[in-house]
Amino acid sequence: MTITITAFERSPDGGKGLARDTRVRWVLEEAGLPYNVRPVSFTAMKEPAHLAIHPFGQIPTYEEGDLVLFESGAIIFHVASRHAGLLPDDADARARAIMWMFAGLNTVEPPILELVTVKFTEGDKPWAKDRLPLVRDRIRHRLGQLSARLGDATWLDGAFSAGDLVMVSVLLRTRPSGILDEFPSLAAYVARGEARPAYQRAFAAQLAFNTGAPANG
Ligand code: GTB
Repeated sequence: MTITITAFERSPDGGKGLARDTRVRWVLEEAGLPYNVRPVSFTAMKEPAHLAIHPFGQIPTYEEGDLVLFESGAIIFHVASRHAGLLPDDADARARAIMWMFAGLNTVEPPILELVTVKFTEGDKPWAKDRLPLVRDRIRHRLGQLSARLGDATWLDGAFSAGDLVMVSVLLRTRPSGILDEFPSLAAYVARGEARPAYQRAFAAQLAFNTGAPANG
């Protein structure tokens, strides 16, 4: 069955891989699944045809026959549930990998998203400059806790899982702010994720899509 995902027609990051189609591309590459990408403009995102598949008018979405999904976490879970190597077979280890997916999306990502809001969406508000350091400190607090849990382990819980895929994708968004590099063990963890061949393919594909450069370099 052909898989089609949606992505920004041109990502505002110019191909740095920070938009959420990259994490979906990554899980599809880990699973060895070919996929098509349908570009969506900011205007088209809010029009009925796209709203019919994504009620919030965003990317990414995932279509596979009659199945239509939105929410990057749900898409990653769907793919990981059906293909070996992304969720452990052992029931308890599987539950923990899913727990880490939720932790990435529900606990680590929210303060990171606040940084984008305060810098860009609210950047011209008089209180933005006072709020920015508070938001940065909230991210540092979370990353400190995560770093303490990771310790010197390679991945969050044994072998690489969809939990790591989500967490690395989330942490990548802290790199432009410089905060990721304040936590060397997390920076190394993210680098291990980025070094995975599937990530490399996903990154190259989104870069090519956003810049017109060839995907294989
Ligand atoms: N919870 C949803 C999910 O995980 O799928 C969130 C989806 C979402 O926020 N999508 C964003 C979107 O469609 C793109 S990824 N925004 C358009 C809109 O809401 O109108 C967020 C994003 C955008 C741009 C960058 N960047 O340029 O660096 C990074 C991340």
